[in-house]
Amino acid sequence: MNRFSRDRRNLQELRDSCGHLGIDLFSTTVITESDRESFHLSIRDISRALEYAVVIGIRLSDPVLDTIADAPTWTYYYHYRQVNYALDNAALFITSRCHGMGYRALPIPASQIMDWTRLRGHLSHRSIAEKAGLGWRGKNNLLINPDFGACVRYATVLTDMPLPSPQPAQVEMECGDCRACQDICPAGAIGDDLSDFSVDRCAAQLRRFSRSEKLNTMICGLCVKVCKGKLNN
Ligand code: B12
Ligand code: SF4
Ligand code: SF4
Repeated sequence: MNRFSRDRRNLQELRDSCGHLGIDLFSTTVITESDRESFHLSIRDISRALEYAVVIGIRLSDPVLDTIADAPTWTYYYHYRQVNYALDNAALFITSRCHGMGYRALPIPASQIMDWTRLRGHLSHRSIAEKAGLGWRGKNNLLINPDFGACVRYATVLTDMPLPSPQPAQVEMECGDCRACQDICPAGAIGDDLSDFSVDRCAAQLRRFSRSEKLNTMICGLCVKVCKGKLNN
């Protein structure tokens, strides 16, 4: 069997075994040394032996997002938490499947902050999902999937199981004339271009919401709920 067929067969076998996990988006990519430079130090060296990534996404519920008018709600908070659990469980299952197929795997938590000063996780799920062809980086700094917009949460599993890189996308991957997220952001954190995005303004707003809504969690959801990908244009 040549390398191409082996990688495709691994992908097929892994994807087929995940049917019951409620995963809406599933893709794979190859991790390079330059990708690894942005990984948290605790996993950077370990990840050198894990050259492939499986990235999964679970779509958020529209009716749950509809409960958000001008601030995050408890309904959204609960959903956010449960989707994180579901992603972490799915990543654990994928890890176990990799083990079963004779490989090593490292599940990366869906939403764990490792560096509170710089506000960073182990690695950026949205960057890996972008590389795996699942969407583009929108003006709101989120990963925009053509079908589900920003209404998807992601998790990653790093592995040494050889897996294919994604095929080039068949759809246009850009925001076009849409400004829905700019208009709704209460912090003025979103500009005309991704490079104008202000993490500091966003983080300050999330801290205010955490106190005012008594959530004790840095969530918001406004620039998520208005972003429906291709449907916005
Ligand atoms: C810390 C964190 C925050 C911080 C800010 C983080 C930041 N600096 O951007 C705060 C608390 C403010 C925050 C806010 C929110 N967050 Co948040 N957050 C995270 C977390 C835990 C870590 C993000 C991180 O490490 N960023 C570091 C920066 C430097 O990475 P980056 O922005 O992607 O950009 C770099 C990379 O792209 C790199 N790069 C470029 N190309 C490539 C290629 C590869 C392969 C690699 C590896 C890197 C790379 O260069 C860029 C510049 O350095 C992630 C979960 C995770 N582990 O990914 C969730 C995550 C990003 N958050 C998410 C969400 C939804 C939110 C909120 C909407 C809150 C909410 N849930 O209601 C807001 C939205 C803010 C916004 N518009 O961006 C989702 C995004 C989903 C999506 N569809 O994009 C994530 C992915 C959680 C998840 N499991 O789905 N978040
Ligand atoms: S709401 Fe519109 S402008 Fe904002 S990220 Fe989504 S598609 Fe792009
Ligand atoms: S999460 Fe809220 S504050 Fe942050 S950019 Fe989106 S709408 Fe603005």
